[in-house]
Amino acid sequence: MSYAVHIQAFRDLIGQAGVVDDPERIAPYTTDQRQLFTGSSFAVLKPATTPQVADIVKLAARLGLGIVPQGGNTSYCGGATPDTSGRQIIVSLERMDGIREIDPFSMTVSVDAGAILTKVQDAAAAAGLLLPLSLGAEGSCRIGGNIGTNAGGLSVVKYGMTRDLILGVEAVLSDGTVVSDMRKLRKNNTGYDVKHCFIGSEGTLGIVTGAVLRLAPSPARRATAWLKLAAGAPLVELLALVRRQSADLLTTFEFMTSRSIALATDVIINPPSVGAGPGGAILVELASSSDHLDLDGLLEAVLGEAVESRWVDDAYLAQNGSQRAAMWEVRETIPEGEKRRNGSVKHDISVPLSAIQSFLDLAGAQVRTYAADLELSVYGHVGDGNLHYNVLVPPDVDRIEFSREVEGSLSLQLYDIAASLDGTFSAEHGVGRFKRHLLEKYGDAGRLAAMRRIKTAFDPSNLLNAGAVVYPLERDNIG
Ligand code: FAD
Ligand code: 2HG
Ligand code: ZN
Repeated sequence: MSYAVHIQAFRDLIGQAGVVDDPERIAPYTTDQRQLFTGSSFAVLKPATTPQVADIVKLAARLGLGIVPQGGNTSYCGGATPDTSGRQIIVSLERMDGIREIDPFSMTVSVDAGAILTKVQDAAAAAGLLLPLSLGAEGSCRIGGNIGTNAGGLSVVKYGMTRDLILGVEAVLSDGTVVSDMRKLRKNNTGYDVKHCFIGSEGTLGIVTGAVLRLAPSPARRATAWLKLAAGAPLVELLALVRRQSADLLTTFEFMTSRSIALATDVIINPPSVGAGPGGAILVELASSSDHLDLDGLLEAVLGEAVESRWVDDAYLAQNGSQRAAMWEVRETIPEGEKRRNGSVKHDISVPLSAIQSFLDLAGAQVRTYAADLELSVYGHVGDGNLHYNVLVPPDVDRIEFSREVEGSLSLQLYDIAASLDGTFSAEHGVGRFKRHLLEKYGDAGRLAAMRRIKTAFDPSNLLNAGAVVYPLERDNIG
């Protein structure tokens, strides 16, 4: 089918610069970042303003087209990838990347949704403030995508998920209505808090075009340490000890196994000589905006206690910024290390904090029963009850075939274990296209029904990101 007329209509609407129809330039937008799935689309639209987004939505509805909102296309679950029908256009927010305002007294930053996360972090830092959202994809992902996925990351233990950082949102609904809620208010009990519908809904309820994010004081001091864990070290007790003794200054508590560390150090040019003990390793960081606190002294004392308890074999305190950066680089390079080897089948599970050790024990036993020679890369945000329990794809096998096989068997067993511990199959990466069947399988029936009703109310003709997260109610069932 030729879409020439449609393309011309969009050009008339938002100008030549906003419409990409060259298949070669479209291609990077139609494959997910892990290259597990490729859809198709006849155009990528790049609006420059919110009214243009609204116009696009109205025209797409008239033409019977679907829309997939896209930010940096770093989604791990195919959430930003169109289906294969060819009838979904991609709306990329990349031209809407401005910083609208920083308000230092309200401690907020107002941005266009296409702003890259590092750009917003830098703008906050230039004003002496901190945007406490940090993830490995921060150089590519965009605020609209972070909101769409309710991204987590590396300092959730102190600052929470993206949802906890959003004060206001501007979004375009499926009929072109603009929701203008760019408020800086900490308190606003005036009815339904509609912005939360857009956070974590993966582009299925509206296209976010702007946001107001809460900032924090910039840390004046940080103390960072690398802990090598003793065999059988109780992760949860160790976390509780660090929390109790560090006076709420804990910003990071990241667990890594030796295999994950090796994957990272294999691809870092000058890797630091960090490693793991038999129980793995922890990267722990404390931060404070006060210049008067001796954080190194505090962390040293806490670590001394952990060593005394025989939970930690060895601990290294970063002595300067470059040692700190080197420790962080190891943690943040693990996904790249997995990718360069031949990728991994990712399991982004979460369980209540108290059940982390049980998950590790049960999952380990399950994997050994499944295949003794499988290699794992296990690491993650233990401080948030979130593990990346990844199965490495052997170097010499077909990545997609292997993934399909594991996903149809072992993955379900691992998710069953998470569910039996009152956990979930997706802690921070979302549902997207790849995990919709898991939502059907593990989601509470009432919650799913509520989600479908919300989807139907916001987007009755399933215009926005159809195929991701949930289906709307059957039209026949709409009262
Ligand atoms: P995209 O991938 O473009 O889109 C993601 C979803 O949001 C899609 O459903 C899309 O339709 C929707 N969306 C995009 N823009 C909008 C918009 N303007 N309005 C409405 N919906 C929209 N995730 C974490 O949570 N924590 C991590 O620590 C983390 N680390 C990562 C490390 C690496 C190396 C990589 C590759 C990914 C990582 N991710 C992580 C996953 C991913 O980066 C996040 O989900 C991120 O928030 C996605 O942002 P994006 O701009 O790339 O969104
Ligand atoms: C991280 O914590 C990301 O580094 C990526 O969420 C996790 O690649 C993964 O499995
Ligand atoms: Zn993560």
